[in-house]
Amino acid sequence: MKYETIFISDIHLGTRGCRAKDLLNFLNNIDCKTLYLVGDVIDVWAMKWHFYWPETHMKILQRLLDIANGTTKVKFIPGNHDEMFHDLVGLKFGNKEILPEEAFISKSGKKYFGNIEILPEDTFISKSGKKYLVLHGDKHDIFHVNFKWISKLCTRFQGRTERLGAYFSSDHRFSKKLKSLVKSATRHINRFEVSIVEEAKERGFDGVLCGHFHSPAHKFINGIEYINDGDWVQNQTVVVEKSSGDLELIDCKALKSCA
Ligand SMILES: [Mn+2]
Repeated sequence: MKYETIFISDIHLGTRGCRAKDLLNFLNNIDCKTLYLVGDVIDVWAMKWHFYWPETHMKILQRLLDIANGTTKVKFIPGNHDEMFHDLVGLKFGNKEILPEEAFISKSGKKYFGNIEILPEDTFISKSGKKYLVLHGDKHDIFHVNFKWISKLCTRFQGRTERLGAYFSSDHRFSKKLKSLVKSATRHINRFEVSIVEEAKERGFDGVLCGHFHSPAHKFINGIEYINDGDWVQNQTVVVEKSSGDLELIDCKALKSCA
């Protein structure tokens, strides 16, 4: 599949939830000029609690490094689960610690992991001339900013809370409570969307491209194009820039295979 640009986020390598096989299939069949990794690519948080790194996850990381070694420019904007990529030194994969000389190849002051450029956010200008702010989005998540420890705790007990969720939804007494929880979660996402769009508007962008909420979306809010590229845990979505310069959210699950 040939595209100008592809945006992927929230892959969560290092967790059992990552749909690695499908993602690897997708990555093996793409051809683009620029590939954006919009955060939470490697779930370092989760791996601190439980080290999980199967072969498919290694293959994905290797594929991303290979793509960056070719003609495709790969840009990585770390999220909250891989924030330590802003400062790679000392990060450990199993027993292997990344040494300073392996981590950063400083080319004109830029940060690189292999040939993958690491940056806090980026300005993306589409072929049609629209200016987008590209960022993971966690800084606009009020809950995450104020209660980071709760977020981390949720990651720790992710498997267990899923089972708890199944228990609650099967019990009538709790269904009301669950519905109100879903409602407040929706309000929370709405607040996030408005906040991130506000920043984009204030800074003179036409749109914003983000991830973080595992909630794929493509819509206009207060005249600003809001695109959330979703995730590879609950969803299998990416955002692509077509040769026309239009951006499109693609559901790879619906396509069975993006290839
Ligand atoms: Mn995130």
